[in-house]
Amino acid sequence: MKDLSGAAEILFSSRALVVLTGAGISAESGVPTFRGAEGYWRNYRPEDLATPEAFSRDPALVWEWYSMRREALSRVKPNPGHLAIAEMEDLVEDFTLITQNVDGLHHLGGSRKVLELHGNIWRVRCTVCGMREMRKEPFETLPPHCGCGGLLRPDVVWFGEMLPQEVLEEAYDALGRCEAILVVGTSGIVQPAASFPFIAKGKGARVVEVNPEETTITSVADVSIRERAGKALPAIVRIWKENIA
Ligand code: BJW
Ligand code: ZN
Repeated sequence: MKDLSGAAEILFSSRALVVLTGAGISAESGVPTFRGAEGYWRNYRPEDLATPEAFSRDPALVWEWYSMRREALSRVKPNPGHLAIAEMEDLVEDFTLITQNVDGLHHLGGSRKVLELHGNIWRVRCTVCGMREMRKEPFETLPPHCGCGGLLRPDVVWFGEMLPQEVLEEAYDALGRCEAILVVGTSGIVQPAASFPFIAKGKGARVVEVNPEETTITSVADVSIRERAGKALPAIVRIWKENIA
């Protein structure tokens, strides 16, 4: 409780706030995280599925993995953690949500502006003509193709690929002006997102972490809440609102 009020105090006393999320925010919606005993990668090696080389080698295999995830995601809903983050957007003057997730659950949870660092699993991109579109329906055959005949790929960011430039610039701008950063449900292993809390801290921001496990971010955190996001975040928002009432 002391930690929760400490965290809430840091957040509500900040005029500019960045929230950085990872797979853990969606865990309570039933979406597996990547790493760990129940993670997506307990049965696969990341380099077999989440790299451009894997896609060139076997696009059908990579698409099967994404189709399976898209199918599972079509059945899940945002959880109280996503909803609490959406509420924060109305509580602070300068708010930026940066997510590593590709599942679209922040939008479904009511967040209006979301910087999607690693793309979106519901969007496809043509590897030949560059066409991009949201495509929620399942594909009849895998791998799917564009009207131009080119191979379609999920519009997500794989290892070794650049993150979308505009999104990255907006993220760095927000990190440069934030007074606090709330880091939720990420192992802090994948760059460049893993460096964001360190960048913000270096510019004087305070760091709050919500994660049941210790992570690489813990060393830089002013407050670490060892709790599930779906429990901790609504509690933080409750304390925050009591302090503006
Ligand atoms: C809960 C919870 C609950 C559970 N509540 N919490 C510098 C040094 C070394 C290497 C590099 C470097 N810079 C770049 C690299 C290479 C690479 C990289 O970082 N490699 C590392 C593995 C070392 N990075 C890249 O290639 C990036 N591109 C880039 O930097 O371009 C320039 C460049 C290229 C090459 C060389 C140098 C520079 C691109 C990274 C793309 C990542 N893509 C993926 C797949 C996206 C598509 C898809 O979904 O299929 O993104 S990988 C995967 O990991 C996914 C995630 O967004 C990302 C992060 O994972 P996340 O979210 O942290 O999940 P988990 O599972 O790790 O953690 C979950 C956490 O939740 C845990 O801590 C739990 O405890 C917690 N939790 N329940 C709260 N209820
Ligand atoms: Zn095309």
